[in-house]
Amino acid sequence: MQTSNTEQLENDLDRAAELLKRASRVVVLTGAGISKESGIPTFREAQTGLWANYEPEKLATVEGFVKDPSLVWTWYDWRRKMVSNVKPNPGHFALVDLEKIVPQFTLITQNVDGLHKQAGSKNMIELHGNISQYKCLKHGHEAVDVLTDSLEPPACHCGSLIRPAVVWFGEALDPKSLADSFAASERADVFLIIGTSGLVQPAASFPLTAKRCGAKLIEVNPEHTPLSSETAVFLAGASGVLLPRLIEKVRR
Ligand code: BV8
Repeated sequence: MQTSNTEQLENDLDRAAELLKRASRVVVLTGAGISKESGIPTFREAQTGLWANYEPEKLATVEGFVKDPSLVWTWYDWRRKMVSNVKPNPGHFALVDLEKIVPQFTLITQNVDGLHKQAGSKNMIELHGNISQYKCLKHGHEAVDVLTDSLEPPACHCGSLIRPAVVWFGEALDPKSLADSFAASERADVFLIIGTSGLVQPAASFPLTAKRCGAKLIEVNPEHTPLSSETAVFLAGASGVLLPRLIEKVRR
């Protein structure tokens, strides 16, 4: 007998909740999709995506910044303003609740919007940095109280340009963040993949590392991704809707 979509989803939510109830160590990887319901467009949406009019290679790279500091600076300023006007959504808060329920919880986010921290997540790795933090291009000197309204990036005391403290394409990730992410993934019983297209490395390899070490994968996404075929449970839908329902079932 063909089960209806809603019936199927309910069954899948029950299966996912059972896995989480039995888990001691839970790792979560989030991408731009979890912030969509806060009003931040994801990277790959054609019309309104953050990169709609530009190529990532032109903007989110050292070369792009050196070639046109003002373009990259103003692009980040536009994003920073967007982020400062939005709030965490029920998906972010559901992960704060999950962190309180499971014995060991690690959140790895690819997002630079700071919404998980704002929502109250504690054990969190901001893998690609944070758009509201700054450093200098040459030596990585931390920059505070940066005037962001200018059309040009300000200069560091060392004379180098100030840039957003995010990880650009072609840049190495912070070694500790990387090591901690892999270590958590290797020890996970359950690995939740939420709102990511699974295209950017090395983040996309964490779930596969977890599975290779025995974890069960659960994915929450309205669409299938290259990671979906590896999952024990695929929950089709918006994280802001499905995560609160999932955590409600874990509580029971
Ligand atoms: C590095 C910060 C090495 C900046 C970002 C191996 C193979 C191929 C390529 C590489 C490789 N290793 C390295 C590379 C190169 C590159 C890479 O991965 N390229 C990709 C394009 C193939 N990686 C790197 O360069 C990394 N560095 O590996 O360095 C090295 C070592 C030593 C010395 C020197 C160098 C650095 C990568 C970090 C780049 N920085 N962000 C900024 O934000 O401006 S990446 C940025 O894009 C985000 O942080 C995020 O990671 C990524 C976007 O992906 P998603 O978050 O998944 O978002 P997307 O829009 O794609 O998908 C959204 C999903 O949500 C969709 O699936 C959608 O269906 C879903 N969704 C929509 N609505 C909802 C929803 N889900 C749930 N609920 C909803 N409501």
